[in-house]
Amino acid sequence: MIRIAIQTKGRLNEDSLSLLREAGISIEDSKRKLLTKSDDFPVEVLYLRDDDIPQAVSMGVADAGIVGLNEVEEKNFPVDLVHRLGFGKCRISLAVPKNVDYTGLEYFNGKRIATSYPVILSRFFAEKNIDAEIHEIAGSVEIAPSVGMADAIFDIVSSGGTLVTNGLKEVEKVLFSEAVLIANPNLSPEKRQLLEQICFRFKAIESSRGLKYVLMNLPEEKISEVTSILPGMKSPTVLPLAQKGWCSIHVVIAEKELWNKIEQLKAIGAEDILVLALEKLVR
Ligand code: PRT
Ligand code: ZN
Repeated sequence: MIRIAIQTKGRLNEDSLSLLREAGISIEDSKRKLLTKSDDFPVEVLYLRDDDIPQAVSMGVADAGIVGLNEVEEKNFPVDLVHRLGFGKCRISLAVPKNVDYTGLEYFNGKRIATSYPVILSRFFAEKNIDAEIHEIAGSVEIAPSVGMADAIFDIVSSGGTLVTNGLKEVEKVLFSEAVLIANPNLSPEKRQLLEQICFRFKAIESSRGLKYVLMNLPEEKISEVTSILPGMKSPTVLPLAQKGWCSIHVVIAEKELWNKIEQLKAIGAEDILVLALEKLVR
């Protein structure tokens, strides 16, 4: 049995649960329970505030956890960073009032900066030799400059809308964050094996994102040209058709290049092109 901590509620809760579900680990989404067991995999989920997940994993209260990289870096507990999960993407940035004529990092020397991420910020300033006053505040960091509490802020930015609403502009992007899978560094061999199994499933889900399964009919003499249009493929699947001289080709194409590739395939004689969603790609 392996215990994974996820956020009780908030921005990462839903995506964490659906990733586990997609990986065949169904969890009852009970907001009232602290601990829930999966019926189909030896996993129990521990619901915590995101701030507490790095420590819980480091202490072994949970074996693994899904949490923002920003929290892992800020709390600085010894944990293994097992895998980046690709959701909850954001950055932690320095922002100043929009009318400031910002010319570079030296601007922050002697300035007061409000943040909920003092550890990450002081590490960054130490590296860059900037001497600023860091004021830790728990919430509503973005209003600090307008009420005269600070000259600048260091906070999470996603769309940038919150900064604009508060008359601020982003001037330095310090840390790019996303949800990550972390683990206790001293897992038992049994737990480590379960973690690897889960991670293998996560990777399969990830590598199928944005991929399409494409079937088409093609004159047999054109098969070699398919590999030059799709150079990443080892060899396309080729099935014979009842009609002589024709075959059916099956390939996987990334969604972003789908139309471009389809046009090239049509140009060499592909017909009846069928595009299907690809659920999982296990390598
Ligand atoms: O209750 P608990 O302590 O568990 O949750 P929380 O309130 O501390 O965190 P929560 O749920 O807000 O965020 C959880 C994690 O989501 C964060 O630690 C980040 O890793 C990630 N994440 C991704 C974000 C955002 N995007 C985000 N936009 N966390 C916060 N924001 C906030 C930001 O603080 C700012 O106020 O959204 C606002 C900015 O958004 P934009 O789009 O206006 O720039
Ligand atoms: Zn939190």
